[in-house]
Amino acid sequence: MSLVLTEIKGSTGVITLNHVEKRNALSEALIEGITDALSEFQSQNVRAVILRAQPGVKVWSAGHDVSELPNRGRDPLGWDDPLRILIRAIQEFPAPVIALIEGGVWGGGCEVAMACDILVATPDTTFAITPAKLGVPYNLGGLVTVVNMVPLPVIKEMLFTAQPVPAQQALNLGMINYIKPVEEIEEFVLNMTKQIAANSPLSISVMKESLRLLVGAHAITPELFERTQGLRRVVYDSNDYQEGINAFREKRKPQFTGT
Ligand code: LCV
Repeated sequence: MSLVLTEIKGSTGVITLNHVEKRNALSEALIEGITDALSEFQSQNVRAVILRAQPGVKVWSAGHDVSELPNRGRDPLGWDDPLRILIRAIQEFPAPVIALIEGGVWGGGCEVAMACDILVATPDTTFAITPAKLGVPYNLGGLVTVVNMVPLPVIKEMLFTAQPVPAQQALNLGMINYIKPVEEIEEFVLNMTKQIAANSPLSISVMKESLRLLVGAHAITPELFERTQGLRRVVYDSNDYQEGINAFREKRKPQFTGT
């Protein structure tokens, strides 16, 4: 069974997450399926990409595959982590990537959706950013992605509570572009890709890349970088980090002690 299904409809590439048994957890293998599809679509000069899960799913993506997170002592979200590679592949793809979202979006799955250029969701969609639930220190690039999406008090609430935010609140905050009923969302998104395909692909790809560079342009001093990396190291070296991973593997609630 393919973890990812791909299709080209006219000038639009469609990627469907297809690992329903594991709630589309972002394993290295599933991520490779997505990045391979993006490479193929780029060679086919598609004008837009739709990233979706199977119609009717309860979970769009359960986020990073926790079973692939390292034990304590190693940065769990380093530059070469598959999730980081996927985020960059979406952000650097030379045409718009539209997230067609149904169901729950968890952890790194939220960042994948937020890395997309346009987000269209069904009413049952929820977004939960969960590093605190697992005891994981999110990385700076990931924080930039999410901070660019919603006001600071809201992203702090999402990060500190790890609770799901419903689609309507996400729409009110400007986190997503539209909410569409299940029976309408696919046609709505396909029509949007047709509008995009009618415009200049060069103009669009240059504006997309320029916006990526602009929103990612944060002056960061070596001291700031080293300080934040040191803070993150305290977390991923901690007992709490290992406890979060162990608790998930043992299907029990974690008991964090702050050590
Ligand atoms: C591996 C999984 C996963 C999974 N990995 O179905 O953002 S950060 O920093 O935290 C980042 C590191 C990150 O993204 O971490 C992951 C954050 N994700 C979560 O906290 C969500 C964890 N999953 C869940 O809470 C539940 O699975 C949801 C609510 C998504 C779905 O619940 P449901 O009852 O429908 P199950 O929990 O029974 O999961 C079905 C199978 O998928 C596996 C899970 O272990 C189970 O496998 P088995 O059938 O082998 O037991 N699975 C789910 N999520 N992130 N594996």
